[in-house]
Amino acid sequence: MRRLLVTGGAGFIGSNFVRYLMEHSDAHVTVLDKMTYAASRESLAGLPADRVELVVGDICDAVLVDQLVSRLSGERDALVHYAAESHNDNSLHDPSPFITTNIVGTFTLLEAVRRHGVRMHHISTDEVYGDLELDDPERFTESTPYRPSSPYSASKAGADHLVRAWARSFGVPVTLSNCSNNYGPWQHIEKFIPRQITNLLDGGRVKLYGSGRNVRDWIHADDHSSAVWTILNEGSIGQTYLIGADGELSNRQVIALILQQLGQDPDDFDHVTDRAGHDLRYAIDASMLRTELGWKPQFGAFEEGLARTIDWYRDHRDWWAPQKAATEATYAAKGQ
Ligand code: NAD
Ligand code: TDX
Repeated sequence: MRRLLVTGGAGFIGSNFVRYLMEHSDAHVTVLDKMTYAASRESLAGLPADRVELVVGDICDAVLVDQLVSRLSGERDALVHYAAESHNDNSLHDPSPFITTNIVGTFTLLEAVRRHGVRMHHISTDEVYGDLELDDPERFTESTPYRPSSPYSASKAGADHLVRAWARSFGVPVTLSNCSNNYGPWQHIEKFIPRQITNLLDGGRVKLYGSGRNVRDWIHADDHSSAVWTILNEGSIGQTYLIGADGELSNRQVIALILQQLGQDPDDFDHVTDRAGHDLRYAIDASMLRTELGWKPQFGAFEEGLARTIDWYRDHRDWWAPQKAATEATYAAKGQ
């Protein structure tokens, strides 16, 4: 039996990955999650109890981490590291938990896999590369220099550097992936797409930061999961892979689609205070993953994935409604 320890597996992308594993593998999964505001038990509800175990705990807890990593003794066992503080806006308000979880937490995991000789896959973001001009013909590749802009992306960059250093200095068997912006079910409503969908479902208005010409490169969370699974099975140890699905859209384009799909005027939105240091454009060139490992995304048009995501939030009002007022109050206090 293959065992995987998935940190952050009760969050948005981690829980989608655990669900993906239930369908596409026979792995036994232990989720290690601190159950911060961003986690939800519902995201793991209904999964087979003999294959998924939730351990509530902190990746900075060296004793607990050591105990869980020591169980990964099979040749194909691995630690898959999703846990993070993940929201840029929160990192501008209070960077402290980002440094602790994203950097010290990653260090704690690395020390444990080093001691026990365990394979680790580290999940990172395209934001470590900073931003691109709107008309830059180049996209991010595995060799783009790091140039993070926010406390969040700097903390993820710091974690990536630690992972590479542990691989080089101690021979820890790692792979890394840097993915573009994810969307799909179970994403916290503080994030751009679910915030706008739930604002509209709640009778509120869409809130666009600044001019809205900022570009993000969207990928469905299921496609991120299939890419990580491909890297876990086929990836070369020590290698970094960029994950993206050629999904560049401006924020203005995304809100027009959301408004349209919910039957509203695409120009009916509020401009709100911009994010400090707001990155202009992210864009991923995933050629290495596609050509060397033969991965390709399954979701075609963004419009179709978005329509399914809107349906999902419509059907899961009980999940997000209790957090809605508090999330919006936090934004309102910042003029957003
Ligand atoms: P999320 O905020 O939805 O989930 C993070 C999870 O980590 C939560 O369940 C939380 O409880 C857990 N966690 C936080 N601190 C912890 C700690 N100290 N110990 C144990 N668990 C802890 O985040 P997400 O959007 O699902 O992102 C998951 C990973 O993917 C992150 O590493 C993020 O940097 C990366 N990533 C995200 C995106 C995106 O678009 N959301 C894109 C690329 C990469
Ligand atoms: O209400 C909003 N209005 C708005 O215009 C919000 C919440 C966001 N925005 C803009 C800011 C960004 O340009 O939308 C874009 C996307 O914002 P977020 O959802 O906050 O994502 P982003 O900052 O791009 O980071 C995301 O992708 C990379 C994830 O949150 C990170 O964890 C990941 O690393």
